[in-house]
Amino acid sequence: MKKYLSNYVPFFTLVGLAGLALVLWNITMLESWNCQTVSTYLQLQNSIQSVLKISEIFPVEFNYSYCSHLGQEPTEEEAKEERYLLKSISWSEPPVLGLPLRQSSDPAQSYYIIQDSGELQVGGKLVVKVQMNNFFGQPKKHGGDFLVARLHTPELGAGVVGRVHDHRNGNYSLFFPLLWPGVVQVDVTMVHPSEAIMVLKRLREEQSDRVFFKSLFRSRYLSETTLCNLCLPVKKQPLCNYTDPYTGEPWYCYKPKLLDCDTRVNHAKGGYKKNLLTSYEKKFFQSAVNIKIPIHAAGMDNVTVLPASKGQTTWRNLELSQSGFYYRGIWRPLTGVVMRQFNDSSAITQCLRGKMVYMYGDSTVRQWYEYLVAQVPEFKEFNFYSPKNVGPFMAVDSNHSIVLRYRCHGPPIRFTTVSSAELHYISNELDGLRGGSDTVVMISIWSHFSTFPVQVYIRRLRHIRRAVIRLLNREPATIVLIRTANLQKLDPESSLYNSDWFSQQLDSVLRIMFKGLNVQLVDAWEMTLAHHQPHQLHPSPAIISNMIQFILSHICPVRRKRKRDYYEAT
Ligand SMILES: *[C@@H]1O[C@H](CO)[C@@H](O)[C@H](O)[C@H]1NC(C)=O
Ligand SMILES: *[C@@H]1O[C@H](CO)[C@@H](O)[C@H](O)[C@H]1NC(C)=O
Ligand SMILES: *[C@@H]1O[C@H](CO)[C@@H](O)[C@H](O)[C@H]1NC(C)=O
Ligand SMILES: *[C@@H]1O[C@H](CO)[C@@H](O)[C@H](O)[C@H]1NC(C)=O
Ligand SMILES: *[C@@H]1O[C@H](CO)[C@@H](O)[C@H](O)[C@H]1NC(C)=O
Ligand SMILES: *[C@@H]1O[C@H](CO)[C@@H](O)[C@H](O)[C@H]1NC(C)=O
Ligand SMILES: CC(=O)N[C@H]1CO[C@H](CO)[C@@H](O)[C@@H]1O
Repeated sequence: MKKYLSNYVPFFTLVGLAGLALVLWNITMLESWNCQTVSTYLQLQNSIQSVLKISEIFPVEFNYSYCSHLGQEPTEEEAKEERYLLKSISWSEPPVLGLPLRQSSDPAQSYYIIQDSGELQVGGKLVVKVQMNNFFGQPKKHGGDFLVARLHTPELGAGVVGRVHDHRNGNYSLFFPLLWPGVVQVDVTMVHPSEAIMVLKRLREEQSDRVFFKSLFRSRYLSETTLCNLCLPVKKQPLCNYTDPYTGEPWYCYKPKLLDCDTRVNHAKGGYKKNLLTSYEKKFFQSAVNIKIPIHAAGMDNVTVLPASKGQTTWRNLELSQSGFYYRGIWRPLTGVVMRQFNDSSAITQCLRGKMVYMYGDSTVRQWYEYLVAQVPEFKEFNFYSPKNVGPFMAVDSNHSIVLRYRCHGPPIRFTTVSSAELHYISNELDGLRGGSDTVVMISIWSHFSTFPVQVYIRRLRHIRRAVIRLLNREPATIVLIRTANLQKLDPESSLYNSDWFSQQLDSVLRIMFKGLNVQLVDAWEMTLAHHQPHQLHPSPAIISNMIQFILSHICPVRRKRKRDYYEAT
C-alpha cells in the first residue's frame, strides 16, 4: 500500500503545493478585519474573491444542529444558565415575516421627539420618543429595530450613551442621564431594521461556517491544506479531532489525504463565504438606506441643561445603567473607579512597577499592548520572530520589573497563520498563572465568535470564567480586567459577519456571566458609542488612551477612595 501510494506522492505534492500557493498567496496579504485597522471596501472585495476560489477547492456544507452534540455536554446547572442567558438576549420578531422592503423600517422617514420635561438640570434625565416609520411614511406596528443613541456636547468633548426601550409597537423610548450643564444634542442611529435582524438571526444558526478556517499539514516535502471548524460534516472525509483535552472545546480539520493528523503545522482564517442572502434579504442591507443611518428630530434636537442647584444631590440619586461618560474628552466612570491621568510614561511605569501584565484575546486587546509599548520607551520588545499581528508578543521594562505579554485566544480565530503550537485557550493559560497582586490579566474575546450560535460563546466564557474563579481563589489579589465588545463600521458585506447586533448579543451574555465576580469590565461598548469618533472595529487612539487611563486607574487607585468625584477632576 505504502509503495503503491508513493507513486502518487509527487503528483499529490504538486497538487497540494499548487493549491496551497493559491490559497496562501493572496490570503496572507489580506489580513482579517480583526487584525488590521484598515478595512476598505476594495480589500473586502478582494477577500471575497479569493474566498470563492477556496470554496471551489473545499465545497462547504454545514449544519450546526448536526454539530450540537459535539463538545462537552453542559451540566444541568450550566444548561439552566444557558437557557436564562438565551432568554435574556431574545429579540422580538416581527409578527409578519416577508414584509416588502417598502413596509420595513426607513430611518429617513422615522423621527424622534424630545419629551418636554420642563426645566432640565444636571442630575435629571432626558426622555426621547422615537417613532419608526416605513418607506411610505406610515408608522411601524412592531418593534425589533436595532437602535443606538447618545447625548453629547461637542464643544465640551462630552458624551453619554442612552438606554433604549422598545415598546414593540413601532415606538421606542430613549433615556439619557443629564450629567453636565450646557446645550446637549441627541443622536439616534438605526443600526439595522428589525427585518435585517431576522436575517442575521437566520445566518447565525444556519450559516455558522460563513467564516471558515484552514490548516496546513506538512511532513518533509509533502503538504496539504484542509478545511477546519468547530465542527464539520463527517460524511465526506475522515476528521482530525483537535478537541482540547482540558476544556473539551471542540476543533476539527478534515484529515489530509496522505498525511496524518499529527502533521498539522498551522491554523488560519480560510475566508468568508459569499452569496449568503436571497435578493429579497439583500434589500435590508443597503449602505445609504438602512445600515447605520441617523434618525432625525421632529423639532428640537438639543436642549439646555442647567447646572445642579447648589447643595442639591445630583445624579447620585439616579439609578444609572451607564458605566461612564466623556467630559472634556476624558472618560469619567460612574461605577467606582476614580479616574486618574497617567499622562507621561513615568506615571505609567510607576503604576505598573513590579507587575506581570498578561493580555489574552483578539486584536482589540492587542491594541492595548501596542499602545503601551508605543507610549513607554522603557518597554523593550522581544522579537520572537512572531508573525506580525499574531504574536505572541512580550515587552519588558527591566528597570521597573514590568513584563507585558500578549497572546491570541484559541480557535475560532480569524488571524492569518497562527502556528498550531500557539493555539492556546485562555482558560488553560489562566490555569498556568500563579497570580497575586503583581499579576494583571486582561481578556478580550468576542469578535471572532460573531458568526457562531451564541451557545458557542457561552461555552467558551464558561471555561474562562471557571479558570478566572480558580485563579482568584488561588490568589485573590490578582487583578482581572475584561474588555467588552465595541461598535464598528458596517457595510452590506461586513454586517453579515461582524454586525454590531451580533456583538451586542455576545456582549450582553458576557456582562451577565461575569457579574458578581471580582473582575473589572472595561466598557468598550459605551466608550465607543459615547465618543464622537466614528465606529471602528479597532477604536481610535483617543479612545484607547481613555481605556488605558481607566485600566491604570483601576490597577493603581487613588488613595482617598471617594466615589464619583469627577467634578473635582474637571
Ligand atoms: C440539520 O440537521 C438536522 C439534524 O440532522 C436536520 O433535522 C435539519 O433539517 C438540518 N438542517 C439543514 C438546514 O440542513
Ligand atoms: C407612537 O408615537 C407617536 C408619536 O409620539 C404617537 O402619535 C403614537 O400614538 C404612538 N403609537 C403608539 C402605538 O403608542
Ligand atoms: C473528539 O475527541 C473528544 C475528546 O477526546 C471526544 O469527546 C469526541 O467525541 C471526539 N469527536 C469525534 C467526532 O469523534
Ligand atoms: C439647538 O436647536 C435649535 C433649534 O433647532 C437650533 O437653532 C440651534 O442651532 C441648536 N443649537 C446647537 C448648539 O446645535
Ligand atoms: C501630568 O499630570 C500631573 C498631575 O497629575 C501634572 O502636574 C503635569 O503637569 C501633567 N503633565 C502633562 C505633560 O500634562
Ligand atoms: C535604568 O536605570 C538606570 C539607573 O537608574 C538608568 O541609568 C538607565 O538609563 C535606566 N535604563 C532605562 C532603559 O531606562
Ligand atoms: C494565485 C492567485 O490567486 N493570485 C491572485 C491574487 O490576487 C490578485 C489580485 O487580487 C490576482 O490578480 C492574482 O491572480
